[in-house]
Amino acid sequence: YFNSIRQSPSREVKDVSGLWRFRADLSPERNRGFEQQWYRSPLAQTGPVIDMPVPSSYNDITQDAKIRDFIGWVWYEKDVWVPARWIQDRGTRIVLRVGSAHYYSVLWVNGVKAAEHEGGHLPFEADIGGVLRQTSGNQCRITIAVNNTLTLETLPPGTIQYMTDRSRYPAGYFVQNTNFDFFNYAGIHRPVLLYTTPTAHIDDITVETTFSDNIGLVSFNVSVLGSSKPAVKVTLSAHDGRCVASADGIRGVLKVTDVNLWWPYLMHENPAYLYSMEVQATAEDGQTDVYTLPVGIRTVKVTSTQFLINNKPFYFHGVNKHEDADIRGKGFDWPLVVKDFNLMKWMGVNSFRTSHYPYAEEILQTADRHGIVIIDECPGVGIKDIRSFGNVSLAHHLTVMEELVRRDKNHPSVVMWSVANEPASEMPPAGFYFKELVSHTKSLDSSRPVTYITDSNYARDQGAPYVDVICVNSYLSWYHDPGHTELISLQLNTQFDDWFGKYQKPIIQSEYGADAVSGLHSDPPMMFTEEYQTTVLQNYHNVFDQKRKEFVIGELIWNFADFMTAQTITRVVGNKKGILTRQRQPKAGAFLLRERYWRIANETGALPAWARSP
Ligand code: BDP
Repeated sequence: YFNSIRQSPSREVKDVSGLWRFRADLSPERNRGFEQQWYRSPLAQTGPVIDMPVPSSYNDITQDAKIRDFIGWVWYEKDVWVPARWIQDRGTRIVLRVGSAHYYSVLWVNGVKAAEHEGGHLPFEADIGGVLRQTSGNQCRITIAVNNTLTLETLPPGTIQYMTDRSRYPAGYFVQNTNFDFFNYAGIHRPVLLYTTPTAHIDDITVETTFSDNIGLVSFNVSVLGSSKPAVKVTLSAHDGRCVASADGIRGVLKVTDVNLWWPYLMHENPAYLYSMEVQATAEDGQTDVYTLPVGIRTVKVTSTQFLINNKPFYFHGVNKHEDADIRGKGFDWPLVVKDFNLMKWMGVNSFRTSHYPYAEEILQTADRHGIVIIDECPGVGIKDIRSFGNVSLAHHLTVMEELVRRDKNHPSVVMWSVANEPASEMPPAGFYFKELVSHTKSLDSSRPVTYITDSNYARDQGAPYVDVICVNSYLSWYHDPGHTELISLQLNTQFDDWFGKYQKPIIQSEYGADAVSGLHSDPPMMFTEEYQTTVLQNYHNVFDQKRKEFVIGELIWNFADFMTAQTITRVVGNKKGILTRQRQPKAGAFLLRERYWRIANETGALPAWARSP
């Protein structure tokens, strides 16, 4: 698989999202579905089923706490019709693709196993033409079993703990422990698609861009499967459809004169310029596959004090997000995506981090089109147990980076990879682990810097020597010295000087913030009020304004919006560090940031005329 699935003259797409049948396997070992082979016959024949929307997390859909808090295998099923001509035409490859399902998935078509996939936030697919042609033809029963159990070797890691004290817990009672601060939503989270390609098809495209003066350079590399000597033709078109460059062959460089660069939002009059690259691959037998890829021409570079986009200093004034909303959990939802982009642009946000896992491809496409810059993070969150630094974990982590880079490498919005969030990077094995992880990621993509987000001590952090940009999280006057906002200035200055002094690398404040329950007020400010949240932010901002003249290259508030977490005594119906509520209503902090971010955009002199205040 590569990038997103797109229609073209040679490719059809059929979205089979919608209402699916669903059953959670509540048997003690969660294994009855496999013992009784629920995939072999319609799911309703082996037990009760309920309606389940796809895409959505299943957790908040029912009124049943057992489903909300379920751990183990759940079963999804849907009957779909496959167009007869897809089946009849032997030259058509039929693929079933799941945008993502959390966490481990097994996929059957008409009772025949078609795919297995580990990992919750990346797509997987199966070529199902063979099965369809052998079994019942046009009718296609899709069964997907999904298991949200986490282990020390999964990403994110987790553990299952059996409670053995019979005076307090019933027999077989277990809980799942995790080290991350968001609800472990599960289910089929992104669209499920059927699509076709010719048997000889474009399997992957890699594009890297640069420019010199007014000439843009787009180097491309196309991989075609099912044909040993495909004739490949690549054309690049401008907005108005005019062809600006073309080339033949599976690799080459396109030269674009009078190039329109891809610029971030608020940095240029005409941000987010996208060319359209059409790749045509014709096999020996005359079959042609066509794929069209949006291409933004831009460069990214890091110096010891700066982050450069198109050779101009870029300051991240942005947010951390989550894929999270009421009812649908982490299920993909266009209204939510568009609302969030509108809110970000209203606030003057020019960037976000996909904390703490890869987001839906549709979100990256939207960022490409709006010029919102992305730090693309893998699901390496909560790596705290020393056993999660072993070879099995590392091997899986490398695989996840391969899948992530392969999916997201062609997005101009993506400017940096983040391989983890707040790992226990002071532990001795972390040095080797992060050295391997960072160098592997660079070998997959040499065009982007690599980082991970740390909250470790600057002197003891084992992985910091390997990253390009230092990303630090801190919660001064919240988890440390709660209530004492007067300490922020001193402590934050020390934090920045320590990190820069040791590593001489640019620094992003990748998280900072405070919980605020919308509607709680006090003067003087007290923790959990909106005033306390704004006071914390202001104190951080004063220091950022000094340090961004030197080596601080960005600030990402934690968090864009309130989000759901596991139930604990430190969370009031979820994490309240949003500057927006979970329903996307602004708190005082949102207006504060809005004022600040537009002012920074103005100061850097890059704000386009249409956005400047009169
Ligand atoms: C940071 C984590 C983030 C949490 C945040 C918090 O990276 O996931 O939600 O703290 O505690 O340590 O609010």
